[in-house]
Amino acid sequence: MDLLLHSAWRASAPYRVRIGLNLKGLAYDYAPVDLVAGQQQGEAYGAVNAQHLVPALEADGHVLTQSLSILEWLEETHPEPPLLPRVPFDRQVVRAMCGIVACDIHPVNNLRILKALAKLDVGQPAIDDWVRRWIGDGFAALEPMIAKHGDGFAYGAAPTMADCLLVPQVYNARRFKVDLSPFPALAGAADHAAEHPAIAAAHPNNQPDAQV
Ligand SMILES: N[C@@H](CCC(=O)N[C@@H](CS)C(=O)NCC(=O)O)C(=O)O
Repeated sequence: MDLLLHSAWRASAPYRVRIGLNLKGLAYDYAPVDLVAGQQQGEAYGAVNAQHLVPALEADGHVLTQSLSILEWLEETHPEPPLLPRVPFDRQVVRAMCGIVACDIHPVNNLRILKALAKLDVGQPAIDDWVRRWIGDGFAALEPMIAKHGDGFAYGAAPTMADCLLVPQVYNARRFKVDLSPFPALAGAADHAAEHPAIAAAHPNNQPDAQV
């Protein structure tokens, strides 16, 4: 299967998909989108993803958008190794962990939201506090879940979809200097997962468009 990922090195939504692809052992081509330069807003990228957001994954002539649904598609089309547990109640917990990051933390902290806040003359310190506040709220909900269900990784002893979401969100939290000391189970799981070779290969610094 021919796969082309439209990605940006530091952006967390494509980072999730890179982890998923790597965990499934799938090779893909990489098309960088420069978010700082606003390339996502251009006509060329709009023809790929009308929402003007990364990621987009081109797969055999289909264009897939929305990182969570791309991960679900990967799981359906490439079931091994599984990124969801077998038992429905367990799968639900993993999906709930993903939902906290993808639906409750990330959307209010996305680049376009921060740019909109800046236009309101809120000031950078207040914007940074905003980001930290929503990450902190989400992590406070995730911490007991990971403490209960984690066993090295966020859920159990092998990587799941929850790690695909958690690792990029913790990377982003560290960029914004979030104090992770109240979240030892969460930080421990993210750091452990980050050492997994497939997950390490998806790290922003290892991408062709990295600026480090
Ligand atoms: N819900 C979408 C979110 C995608 C998204 O917000 N991507 C960000 C990067 S993490 C983006 O492209 N931002 C560009 C912008 O805000 O202009 C997903 O999970 O794929």
